[in-house]
Amino acid sequence: MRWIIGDVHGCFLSLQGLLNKIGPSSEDTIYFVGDLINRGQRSVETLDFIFNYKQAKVILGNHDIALLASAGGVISPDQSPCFKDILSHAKADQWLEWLKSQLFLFQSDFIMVHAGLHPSWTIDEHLKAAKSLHEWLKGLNSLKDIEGIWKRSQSQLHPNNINCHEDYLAFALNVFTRLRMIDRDNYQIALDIKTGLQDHLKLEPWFKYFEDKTCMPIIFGHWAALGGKLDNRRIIGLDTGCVWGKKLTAYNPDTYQFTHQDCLDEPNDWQAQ
Ligand SMILES: [Mn+2]
Repeated sequence: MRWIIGDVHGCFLSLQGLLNKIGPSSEDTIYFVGDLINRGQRSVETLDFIFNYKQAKVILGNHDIALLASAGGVISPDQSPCFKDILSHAKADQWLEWLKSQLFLFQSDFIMVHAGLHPSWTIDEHLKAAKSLHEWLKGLNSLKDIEGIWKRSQSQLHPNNINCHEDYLAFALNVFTRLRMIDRDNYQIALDIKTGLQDHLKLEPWFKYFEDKTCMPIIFGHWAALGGKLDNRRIIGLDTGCVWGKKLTAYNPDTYQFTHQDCLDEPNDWQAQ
C-alpha cells in the first residue's frame, strides 16, 4: 500500500498518531509532500524520524530549502528557532546531505509536488525542470552556493523572463516550492498571496489550469489556507493545517481514502506566512 502525507511542519506527535491510524506494514511506502520541518515544536524529532524511516519517500518544500539556505548562511538561523536546533545537532551534516539529495517532483501513476505546476509548462517540461533543479542542489559543493538561485528566485516569476540556466532554476524553485496563485492575464506567479481562494481580482489558483490537462492525479501540499483540497480525485491538496492546530492528512492513491489525525502537538500561533 501507499500513503501520501501532507505538510508535517515538525508536528511529530501528530505524525506518529497518523501513522498509528494507517498502520503501514514494512512493505508499504509513505510519501511526504514536503515541509517536514519548521513552525512546529518538534522539528528535530520529525526530521530524524523521516531520515531513518526506510519506507519514506520525500520531496522538498520551501521550509526544507530554507533550512538548507540557513545552513549555507544565506538566511539567518534566527528566522526560526528550529533551524538553530537542527543545525547545532550532532547529526546536522547527515540530515542536510540527505535533504539536499531529495527530489522536487515525484512521478509514478500520480505526480507529487510541494507547491504546484505552472500553466506555461507541459508535464514533460515540469519533469525536466524538476530534474535540473534536483541535480543543481545535489551537486552543490557548499550550501553557501544556494545563494545565487535563492536571490534570483525573488524576482523570477515569469517564464518569459528566463534568459539563462540560473533564471530557469530560480523559476523552477518558485514553481515547485512556493507557487499558489497566478495572474490570469499573463501567468505571472503572485508569490505574496498566501490566503485562500477569495477573489484576488486577476489571480487564479495554479491548479485551475490543470483540472482538464492531466490524466494523472496531481498531489500537493503547501497551501494550508485552502484547508486541503480533498474534493477532487485529480487535484489533491494535503496541507490541512496541522501546525495551525487543525489536522494532518494522509491519502491512499490506491483506495482514494483519506485518513486524518487531529493535531496532537502544540499549535503554532504565529501569524500565518
Ligand atoms: Mn510550503
